Amino acid sequence: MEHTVLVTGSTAGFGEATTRRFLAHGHQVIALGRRVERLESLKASLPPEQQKKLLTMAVDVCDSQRVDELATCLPAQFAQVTILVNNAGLALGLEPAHKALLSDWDRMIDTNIKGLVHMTRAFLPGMVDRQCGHVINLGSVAANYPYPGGNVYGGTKAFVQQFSLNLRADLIGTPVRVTCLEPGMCAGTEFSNVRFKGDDAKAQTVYSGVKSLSADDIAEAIFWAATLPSHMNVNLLELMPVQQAFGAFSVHRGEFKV
Ligand code: NDP
Ligand code: 8X3
Repeated sequence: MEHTVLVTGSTAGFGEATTRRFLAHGHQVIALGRRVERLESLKASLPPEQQKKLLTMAVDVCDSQRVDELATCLPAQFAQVTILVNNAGLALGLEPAHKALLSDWDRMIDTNIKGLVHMTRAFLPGMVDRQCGHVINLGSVAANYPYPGGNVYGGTKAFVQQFSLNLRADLIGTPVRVTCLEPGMCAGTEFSNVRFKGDDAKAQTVYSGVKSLSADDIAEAIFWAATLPSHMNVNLLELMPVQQAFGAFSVHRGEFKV
């Protein structure tokens, strides 16, 4: 079947790779992001037959009014969204909780949680009415393994995991599928540049000496989950590079300074 795939955060990283992947396989894509020039250059880079199947829209997922109305104002060609990829998201900072900026926490909550929830609520009714749909949410290993400085970012991704599973519970009796994809270390996206607020040298060091996952790897996993036979649902899918694994618990020895 030919899908109409809505991808949030299509201007970079996983979202852009996912957009390209579905278009290359003949599907239609609605690509969302805030940076208009990035959406335009994405479109311009595609062959003409793919351009006809791409609708770009400058949308901030934190603009809840715009998002709530989105499903009702799409052009007819793109109106029946069959796959929603809730990818837009970010981490800000790596400070311990007692030093982190509240404004960073608010933005992560607004984007990773509220944006994702509003997008889902906007498109789910149509999927249920048409008895056809798949919601694919970008979680993270940060949902499953705490790490220093992960505080609110990990918390938002734990929300994404549980929300995804609860959607499955609500959608029993419908053919609508829900998947939460939980990647570990992925290089070649803007994730760490955003986390370190434009300190690109610091962002680079995160991936130094590691063959990390790539945006194309994630797009492949999304495409795989979306194109499995319709009776199969991937609930959770956690991915890491081979060069990443888990650490031991940390223990503070000695007295606390009073
Ligand atoms: P990037 O920073 O490369 O891309 C993020 C995308 O989200 C951009 O296209 C950005 O577009 C968009 N975006 C951010 N805020 C908003 C907003 N308010 N409204 C609309 N779009 C927005 O990140 P990645 O591709 O690496 O990450 C994508 C997702 O995967 C995120 O949810 C992230 O948490 C998750 N993830 C990433 C991992 C990694 O290591 N890279 C690992 C695990 C999960 P624009 O600025 O144009 O709006
Ligand atoms: C992104 C992966 O380990 O930086 O979600 O949290 S991590």
